[in-house]
Amino acid sequence: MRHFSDPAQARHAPARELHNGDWTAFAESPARFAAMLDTLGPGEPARDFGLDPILAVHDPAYVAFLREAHRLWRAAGREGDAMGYVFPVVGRRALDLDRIDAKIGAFAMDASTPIAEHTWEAAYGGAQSALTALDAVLGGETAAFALCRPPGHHCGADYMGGYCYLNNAAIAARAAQARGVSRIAILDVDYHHGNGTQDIFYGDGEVLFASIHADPKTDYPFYWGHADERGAGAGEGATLNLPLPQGTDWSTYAPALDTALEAVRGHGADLLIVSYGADTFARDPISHFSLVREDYTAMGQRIAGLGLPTLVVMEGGYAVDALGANVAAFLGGWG
Ligand code: SP5
Ligand code: ZN
Repeated sequence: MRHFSDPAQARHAPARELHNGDWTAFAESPARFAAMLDTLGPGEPARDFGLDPILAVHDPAYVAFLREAHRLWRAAGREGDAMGYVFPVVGRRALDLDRIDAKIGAFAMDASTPIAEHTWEAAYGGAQSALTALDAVLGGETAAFALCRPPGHHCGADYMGGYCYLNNAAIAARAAQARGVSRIAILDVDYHHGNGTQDIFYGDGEVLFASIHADPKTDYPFYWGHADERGAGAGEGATLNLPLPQGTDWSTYAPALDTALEAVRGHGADLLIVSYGADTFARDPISHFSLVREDYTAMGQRIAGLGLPTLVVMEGGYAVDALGANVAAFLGGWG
């Protein structure tokens, strides 16, 4: 399968994140990007589709914030990565405050998504990778892989979170719609629920969002991804959440995947976008499923069996030593 990326994606390198009440090494490291390129080969460069497709998903004020946050952080006399510590609860006043800490809080859902010096360039490059891979699929490729990093599925139209700044899958979906592909299915198989993607399409009946993930009763992001979240308004029924317990292996995962694939078929989609995370891997350092490498090939084969033009977008996966092989195993499902 052809794959696409931008060298700028390697330059996002936050030092640490807040976890269990203390600082820990940032799990979404540049080494992930290098590991995937090592196994898959250099692939093809992303082309630059500009800001417009990003602004079709993300709020202009949020995008402006992403671009200036690190500079404002430095201007405030701070060192290291920009990181918030006050997060206004939903429903608080929509104040447009200048203080960097207030800005970060307003545009962030957690303290594990720092803005480092080159974060914007990397996120921008990743979004362009998704758009370039989409272009290959719309140009006739059966499937293409956007080697996105940083990932995207936790960030919404106007907030970052979960190592995500720009929602690559959502940006690709909206770009496909702008090119006349209206019925789209997004299948999210990252270990964590794709709350940002769900939020963006929650009221949209044209875009199905189906997700298999660790039960948010025990796992991040906690406040989204429960089975009773099914979409709203015109989007009622176009969101499908299939939470699974920690410890899930292929025997439990495969039936959930079949349920999700049945929903994709039922949606009558003309394009499938897969948010693929390898953090369902048994040895993933921050997750608790038990999939093994061969399971990813089986997963890829079942998804390929839909026979839909498919854009695969990279999300999480933190066992760096196994990441390239796991991604290759999944993409190998397309033969
Ligand atoms: C895209 C994606 O997979 N994001 C996952 C975000 C999960 N954040 C919550 C768990 C954070 C655990 N951090 C441990 C760091 C160890 N150094
Ligand atoms: Zn994840």
